[in-house]
Amino acid sequence: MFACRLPWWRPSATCKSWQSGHFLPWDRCQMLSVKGIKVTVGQEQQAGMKDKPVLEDLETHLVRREMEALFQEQPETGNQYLEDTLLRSYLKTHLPPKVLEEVHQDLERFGNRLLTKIQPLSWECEQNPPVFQQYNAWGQRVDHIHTCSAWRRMKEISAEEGLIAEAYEKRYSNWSRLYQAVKLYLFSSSSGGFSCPLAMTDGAAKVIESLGTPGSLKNAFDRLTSRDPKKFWTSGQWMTERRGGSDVANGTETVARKQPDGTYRLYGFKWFTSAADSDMALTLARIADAEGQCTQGSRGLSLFFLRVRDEEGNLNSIQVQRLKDKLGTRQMATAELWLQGARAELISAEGRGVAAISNMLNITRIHNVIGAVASMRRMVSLSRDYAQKRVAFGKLLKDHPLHMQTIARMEVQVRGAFLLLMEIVRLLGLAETNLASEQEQLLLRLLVPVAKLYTGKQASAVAVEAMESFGGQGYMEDTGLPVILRDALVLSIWEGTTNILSLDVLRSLAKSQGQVMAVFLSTVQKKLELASGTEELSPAMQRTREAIGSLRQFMAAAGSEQALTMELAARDFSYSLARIYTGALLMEHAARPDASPTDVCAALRWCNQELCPVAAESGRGSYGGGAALQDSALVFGNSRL
Ligand code: UCC
Repeated sequence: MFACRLPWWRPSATCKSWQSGHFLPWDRCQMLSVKGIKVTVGQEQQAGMKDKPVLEDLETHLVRREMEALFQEQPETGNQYLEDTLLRSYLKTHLPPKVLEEVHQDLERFGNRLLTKIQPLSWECEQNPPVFQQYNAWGQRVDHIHTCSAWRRMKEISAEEGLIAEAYEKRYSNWSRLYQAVKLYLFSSSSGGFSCPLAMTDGAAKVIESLGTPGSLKNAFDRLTSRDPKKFWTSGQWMTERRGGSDVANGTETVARKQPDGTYRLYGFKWFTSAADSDMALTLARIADAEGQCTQGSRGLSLFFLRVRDEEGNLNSIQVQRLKDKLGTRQMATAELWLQGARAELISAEGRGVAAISNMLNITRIHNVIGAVASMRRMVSLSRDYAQKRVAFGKLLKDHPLHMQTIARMEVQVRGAFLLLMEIVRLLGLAETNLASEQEQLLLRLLVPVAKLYTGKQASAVAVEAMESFGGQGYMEDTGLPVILRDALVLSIWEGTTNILSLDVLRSLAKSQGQVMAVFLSTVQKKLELASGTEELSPAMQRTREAIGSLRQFMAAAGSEQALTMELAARDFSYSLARIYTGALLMEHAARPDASPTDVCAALRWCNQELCPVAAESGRGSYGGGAALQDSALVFGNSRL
């Protein structure tokens, strides 16, 4: 079987060894071990300058075979699908047998393709980030974003694999969405950042579909959902302007002017446009009336469709100001764009832009969850493999109980996050095939922001923890591990920060007049009942019941409090929902007839944490006016009080 090496440790990569005349693979020349003395290349070079006799002495003791041997086997993963026992057990439990059979074959094949063909492209994308060329050699403004061939190949692969198409063809009815999400989950860590344009492409297709695929958008929809690499389009989502990305309602300054032919021209400055090499975009703007006046706030925003370039490849009255210099996702071009009369089509009702683009946001937020779970799974898989190869203090890391405890804690986090992801895409699949009850639709609306905010935080924490499990090597750029960390850190920021998503959780409560919470609690209750026959789960069951009781009490008390209380509680409240619901999912999974003891163990451990932090904090008085004043005093010092 193939094994996936982190590409940056490819044996083909060579560097000059310190021993003249020999070239060793890069991974062999990082550190040479001689009679228990480890000499790094850098140290050796210093030694070469300062202390030549010592070095010569060492050289004489070097045995050629010792030098040729790798000093440390690198961490690697195999076929991600085959290795992911939780994923496979989930699919086996939930998919109808016929669907499972077909899906299994495709996922096994895809797992091999990822390993052998797609992973190397991913590293190429990282090493060849996009380059912006503003002028050509003769002074003409061209605003060209050059992407590498591997990035362009990712686009073709995305079409060939039906990474968007699968969800819209609905070959497997309500299971198609889940199947697509599983492919995206497997693809994510090997996509070289291409998951980002795919998220927005999926979101744009969803918006168009939810509008009934109007004739004028049929071509766009067909291309976004095409399996033909020559036809396939990706989409951008241009929401962020220079006044900020969270407060879209007040931050959007772009103006739309109606043209005699019914189209619009957009004028404004988009400050943060991800995947700026996309073929089309959905964006918000304020329609100017005959006097040139615009309605401010959310009610002034409408949603527009536009092509980025025309058939000849000329930009649609758009100028690229510059590419963003980001901490991570550097494989993907994020740009500042001037819209200077870009031709666009109004696709929402006037003033309903935010509501219309919410369909896109909810999809990209689910993709965010996919990215979070995928990056955690990858980090933990690599840590696990490394623990079986790395010797320290005379034994393999896997034989150090404290090290294994650390990885096991991460594993519990990944398992919980994975089941939460599956739950959301299962519900989405039902909703998209008109099989979801009203309750299931409400639950989906609530769980998307909950999962996005919670898994974003988990991914950052797990990436940092897992990096540590490689010791100093984890911190080395050429291991590729820092790339995973950098890319994970954005997950709690883009598509709505943790606090914005916490407020969205409150929005979903308010909009449903509390119904969504009733559905949440009754669904958790049902899952607990399903698991109640499994005796070993009793402690987890007990703790969850207590947490539900505390949550109910908090909500009953909060109902009579001021809005400030709920705002201050929003984050802890959302965390409580995430922990309680995920605990119920883990118990449900552990109560399957063919569940393993580790399924039970994961559920028990998950439920050992504080399941309802909002009740605990409320009891400490953290959400009152006094606490808010203290918060300010702590942040600014006493001067403000
Ligand atoms: O674009 C970006 C980066 C792209 C990269 C994507 C890759 C991700 C995948 C990665 C994979 C590895 S970043 C830009 C992202 N921007 C945001 O996420 C915006 C953050 N801000 C918010 O979410 C705010 O909460 C806003 C903009 C939604 C707040 O707007 P308003 O206008 O103040 O909110 P309102 O007035 O409460 O809501 C207006 C309407 C309401 O409907 P009606 O009028 O019928 O009551 C809301 O219920 O919109 C509805 N609405 C929603 N409906 C608002 N949010 C939602 C929602 N999430 N779902 C359903």
